[in-house]
Amino acid sequence: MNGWRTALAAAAALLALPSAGRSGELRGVVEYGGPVPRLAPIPVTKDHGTCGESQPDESLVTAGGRLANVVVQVKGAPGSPARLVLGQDRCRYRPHVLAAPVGSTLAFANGDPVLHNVHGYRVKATAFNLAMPQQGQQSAPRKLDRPGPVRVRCDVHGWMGAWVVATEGPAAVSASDGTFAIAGLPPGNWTVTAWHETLGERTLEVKVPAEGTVTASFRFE
Ligand SMILES: [Cu+2]
Repeated sequence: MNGWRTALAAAAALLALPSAGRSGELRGVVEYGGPVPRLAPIPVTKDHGTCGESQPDESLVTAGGRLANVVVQVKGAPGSPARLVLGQDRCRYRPHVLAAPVGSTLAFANGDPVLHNVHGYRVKATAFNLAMPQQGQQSAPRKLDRPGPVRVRCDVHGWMGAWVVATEGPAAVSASDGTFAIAGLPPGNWTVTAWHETLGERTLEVKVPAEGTVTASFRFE
């Protein structure tokens, strides 16, 4: 009898153990409907040798009805901190949009032989402002301690702009084909938001399975 009890207990433990580590995945696509505006290239006004003659306007990047640079986050789900690096490369921030949970760090890297600075704004208030005078320079990482988007500008080159979004859960940025994926989600019902720098925010609810993938799509226009 004792043997049976032990076996039953072991079986129960085996059943219980995997559920603790189970996680699902959210996958989806961000669609863009309606007319696609023609965004004129932004003329370069200085440092032409490094910066070229013009830079693309990245405030709305669409292709084939899909929208890039949308921050998708699963609010309240546990998210691992990341080390983000915002590059300055030929007078353009790369990538244009970065996102990671609060508690992550952000550093800046200058790949150009010209002076840049990184001036971050929460709405209009300065969040940080530091000079990046040297090629190959990388700043000390700073902690993203508050949720929300920070707009990054270069005071030297007025066309340079990027966004860093500190999220309240695991996050992803939609790729050039509009797709995104967030893995490692605990099963359950979660609120998912999608944020775009000029088009605002969308929200939906998803039910993440214990194993496997739930799909969701957002639409902006
Ligand atoms: Cu600059």
